[in-house]
Amino acid sequence: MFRSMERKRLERKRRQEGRLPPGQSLTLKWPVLHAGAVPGFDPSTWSFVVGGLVERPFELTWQEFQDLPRTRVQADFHCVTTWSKFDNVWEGVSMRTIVERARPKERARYVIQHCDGGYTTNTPLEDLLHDNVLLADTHEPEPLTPEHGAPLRMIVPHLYAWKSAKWIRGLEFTAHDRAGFWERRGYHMYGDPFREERFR
Ligand SMILES: Nc1nc2c(c(=O)[nH]1)N[C@H]1C(S)=C(S)[C@@H](COP(=O)(O)O)O[C@H]1N2
Ligand SMILES: [Mo]
Repeated sequence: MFRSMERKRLERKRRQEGRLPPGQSLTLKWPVLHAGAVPGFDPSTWSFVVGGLVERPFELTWQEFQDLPRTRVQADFHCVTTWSKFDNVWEGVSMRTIVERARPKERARYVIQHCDGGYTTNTPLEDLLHDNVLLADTHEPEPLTPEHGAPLRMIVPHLYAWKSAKWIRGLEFTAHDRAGFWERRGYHMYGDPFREERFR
């Protein structure tokens, strides 16, 4: 009872602040949502592969990934199934760090995220250069749990959450936009929650 009143109050507040996208409602919980099974994680065999249209393709072990400079971001999270979770604090490695290291070629305009289990999703390269886009291994105050994407997930706060791939294992830079898992099934190629770009 108290919790549902508190939820409504916060939802009104976020709407007034202009932070609740149209058609969304605020959740105080953190739903788990994905297609398929939660993959296992073995730090001795895990790697992160960056390739495609880049000057310097590279592959990092889990230890090498841990040694990259770290960043922390506070951001909202909007799932296309209409829940929004506010003020998440994520920690991990800024996408800028990864992109600067890879040095995209002139022709690179899009990035496909590749995950354990085969999930993929596409975004324009420039969207991944926003200040608050990161590869996160922590949702403060805890490390990510397996069902939320451990050991590593993408976080792209300004797009619907299906663009924030869990169990991410690599990035492919491309010249042309290529539909990922949900995009092939009718989801929008871009996915701006404030414009309700749910389907196409
Ligand atoms: N690998 C993978 N990542 C994924 C998905 C998925 O099915 N597989 N689902 C996406 C969707 S639709 C959402 S809403 C968020 C949910 O993240 P959460 O389970 O941590 O809330 O993960 C996204 N990332
Ligand atoms: Mo979602």
